[in-house]
Amino acid sequence: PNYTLDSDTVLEKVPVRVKPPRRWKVVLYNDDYTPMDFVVLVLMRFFGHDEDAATRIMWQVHTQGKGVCGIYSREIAETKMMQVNRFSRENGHPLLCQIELHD
Ligand code: TYC
Repeated sequence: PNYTLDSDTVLEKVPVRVKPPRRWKVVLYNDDYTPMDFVVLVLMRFFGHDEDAATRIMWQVHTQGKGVCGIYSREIAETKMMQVNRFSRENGHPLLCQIELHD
């Protein structure tokens, strides 16, 4: 393990993570009810995709069952997941967004 020195230069056993932060996939799941236009809007609004990219990802989800919206640190990924699920429920759609640890 690694150690840090505090301001009094006393050695403390504080483990430091040296490896780069883990990355998380934000994933959308298909369902039978959410309109395609709404999924495209979500991909543009929350993930910064242009209309072409958003439409491609929407079709990927529609045909394959799930698809990746983007890859982020855990905090950003969790925030986007919560924003998408809140926005979907507010608009009466069952669209499901989850996060997965990236390989
Ligand atoms: N399957 C939906 C429909 O036919 C469209 C859809 C696409 C829903 C992607 C969810 O994540 C999704 N209206």
